[in-house]
Amino acid sequence: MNEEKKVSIVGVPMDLGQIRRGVDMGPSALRYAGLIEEIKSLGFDVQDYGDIHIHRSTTGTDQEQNLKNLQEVIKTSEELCLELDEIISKGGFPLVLGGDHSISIGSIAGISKHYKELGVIWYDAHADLNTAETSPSGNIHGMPLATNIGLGHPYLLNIGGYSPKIKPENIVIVGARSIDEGEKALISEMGIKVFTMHEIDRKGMTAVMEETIAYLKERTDGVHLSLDLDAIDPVDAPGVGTPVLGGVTYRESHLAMEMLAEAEIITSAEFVEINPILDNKNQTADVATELVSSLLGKKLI
Ligand code: 6HN
Ligand code: MN
Ligand code: MN
Ligand code: MN
Repeated sequence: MNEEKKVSIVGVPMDLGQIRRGVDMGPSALRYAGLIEEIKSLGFDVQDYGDIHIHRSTTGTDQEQNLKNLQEVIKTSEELCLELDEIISKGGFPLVLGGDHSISIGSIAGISKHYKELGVIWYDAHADLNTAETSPSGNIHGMPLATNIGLGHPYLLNIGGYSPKIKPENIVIVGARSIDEGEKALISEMGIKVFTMHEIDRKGMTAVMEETIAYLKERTDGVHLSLDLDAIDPVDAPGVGTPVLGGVTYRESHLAMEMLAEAEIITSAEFVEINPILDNKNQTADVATELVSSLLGKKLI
């Protein structure tokens, strides 16, 4: 990444894409962890846009469609979309702080307008490829990747005024180990590239990232990193709402970020699902801060 680049930070204190309260404090936890100072210390010009306003309904929400808090997610997504569109137009590198993973609907809507072939690395224990029809929970944070490839409720697809936002062949999922039946079917039907924990164990993170980078370099003109902290093993990152045993270690994730920095392919990023209420002394936000720093090119010597 170019050292003259502006890093433009947007917080999205959204917790309505799932049912555990506390993930709305993710942006604060990252700020308290010293994220901004850390990025500045790497020599970047940092602009902090503050937090997006989260619309909370006072009338209660319609759960009938198996889409919890649909209206609130739509409103926040539209605002985030506009903000990121503007940041990219001004030449900033967007760094989005979640919030639950539903925010990715708005972030990718704002980002993808600027690329013909946007690539996405979905670093997550989950595939987030559900729709209302396949979701076991009705939680929209399990649906953003499906939405972004054009599958789901028309209101969600319409965010930013166009659909689909990304092509299935421009996606690489890394770290998956909890995939629902409907998601498995979609992965094979669409030919989405996935490195599950099995491949990470078997080939090692070095080979997985080399393949990911080569695959995306060949077909994309920009790559968004969507990093869900639950990709990382709960021992290293306990502060998440949907932890899954047997995850990527902190060291492996660190290496992955350093390899992405070296390859210079990442054009935007988001770090999501940090829940300080479930955390151990802000450990998960500290881990995320370290990962951001490596992604932005921090070297050990
Ligand atoms: N996340 N597959 C489950 C669901 O409810 O759809 C879990 C989703 C988790 C989503 O962690 O971003
Ligand atoms: Mn996720
Ligand atoms: Mn596009
Ligand atoms: Mn997840």
